[in-house]
Amino acid sequence: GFDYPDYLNCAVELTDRMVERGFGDHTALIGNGRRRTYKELTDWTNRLARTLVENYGVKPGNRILIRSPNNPAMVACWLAATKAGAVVVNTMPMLRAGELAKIVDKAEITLALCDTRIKDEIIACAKDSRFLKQVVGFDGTANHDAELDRVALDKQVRFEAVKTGRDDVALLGFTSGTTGVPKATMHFHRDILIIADGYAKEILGVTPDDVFVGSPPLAFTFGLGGLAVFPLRFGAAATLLENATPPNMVEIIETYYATISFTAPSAYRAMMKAMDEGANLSSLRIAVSAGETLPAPVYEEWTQKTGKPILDGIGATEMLHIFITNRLDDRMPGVTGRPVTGYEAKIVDDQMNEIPRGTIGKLAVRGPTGCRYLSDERQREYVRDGWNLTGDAFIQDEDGRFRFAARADDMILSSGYNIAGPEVEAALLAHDLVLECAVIGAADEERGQIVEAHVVLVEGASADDETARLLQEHVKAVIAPYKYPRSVKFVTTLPKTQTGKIQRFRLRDEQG
Ligand code: 3SK
Repeated sequence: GFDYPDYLNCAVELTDRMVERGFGDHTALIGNGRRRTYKELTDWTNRLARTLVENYGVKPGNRILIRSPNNPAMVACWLAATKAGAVVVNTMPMLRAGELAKIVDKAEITLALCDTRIKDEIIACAKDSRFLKQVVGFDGTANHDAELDRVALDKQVRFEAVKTGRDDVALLGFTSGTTGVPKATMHFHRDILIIADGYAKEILGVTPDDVFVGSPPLAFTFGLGGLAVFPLRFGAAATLLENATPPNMVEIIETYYATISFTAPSAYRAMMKAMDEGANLSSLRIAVSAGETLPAPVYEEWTQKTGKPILDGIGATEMLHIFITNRLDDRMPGVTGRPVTGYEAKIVDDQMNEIPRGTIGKLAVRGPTGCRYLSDERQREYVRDGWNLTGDAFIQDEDGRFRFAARADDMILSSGYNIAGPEVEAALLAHDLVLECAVIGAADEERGQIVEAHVVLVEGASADDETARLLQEHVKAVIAPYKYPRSVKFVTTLPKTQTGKIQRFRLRDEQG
């Protein structure tokens, strides 16, 4: 297990402690056109923490919402609020007042820290809120040109962080699922360190020479781990650039000699599309893929084009980060891998009985970082005997590796056959004409459901019956023919979440 002292403030471990350990002059964060060392980040966060306590009355246990695109100031605010003993909810910049209100009510948020460029929606939310009383702006461009920064500038660089217990809640991770009623998952100070001391150390072998890059929002725990916790725990550097969209990531890797990238499979596809002949990814050690399962064709194309390892993993906001993963010395296309040390996984039926290897069932996981929902009836439904049901259908192969089949909602039942939509997607993606696709079950009188593919074609391909037939024949040739899409619809885009997950439920809903 992981052994931490009884009292522990994770933000102190990621800043002050790193300075004490001799990393003061190392680069911690790169963004807003400059580099900040661990010493600078420590001073910055201490000033901000002092401001939160002295000027805004923050007390241990208060819930603070942070609203910002990825930038160093957002990381500084998160660390400062954590040092002040607050419980933080990081949120995505695109959320509207109504969505923010659900979070504010659920978490009983009293103070919001917001990048001033995007303050309107949170101010609108605060107007009608019985909890949210203060919205304080910070300067996301780090020119210290906002209220919080101006007050903080005059503060001392020393701050006695709140002596939080290792099992005190530090972070609430929100997950909306497919129902639109958000659940909040509680994470302790020790959890934040466990994901680094477990996954990041064991699987990525992070060293102070690493430079992290990625597009997932810090509001998504995948991004918070990969772009803040993992680098800071090991004296490495994180790039936090607002233009870190997938097509730009190639250039960012080249410019900053990034060594570890974090993003979703669709983003790796977009990177490959944007990559020209001269692209130089020689600095990259590992590409981490999560958020959605990594289709085998994307794994293969990436490996062939870049020569760099791509590691598929599955994580969950509930568990904080990745809990099953491929490894540098144990990886293969189409396979998610084995549990990270400290986690256990099994495949179960509806009664939670473990089912034989090689058969599709529900993935159940347990481990030190989850799963605890904040006052939510659904705890009973999703967590049984301490095992979290992730909502994914998986198979455990004879050799013990776990393989993704589908989101439980993405299983298609057609003429008595159980068909995993993502398997059909992987087959389609292997065709040169397909850029992206999503496969769903469409209601059908005769068969109950039929397999329906929504396909985005590569530029120049014709969206006609001939292409549809070609793709159907292709699927029949690569997987069992009964799985082929009887319906093929050509579209120009697919609905996605802000974290890049394809929202198949929206395609299903459109059918009415
Ligand atoms: O969706 C995932 O796979 C994931 C990965 C890491 C952390 C959090 C999540 C939801």
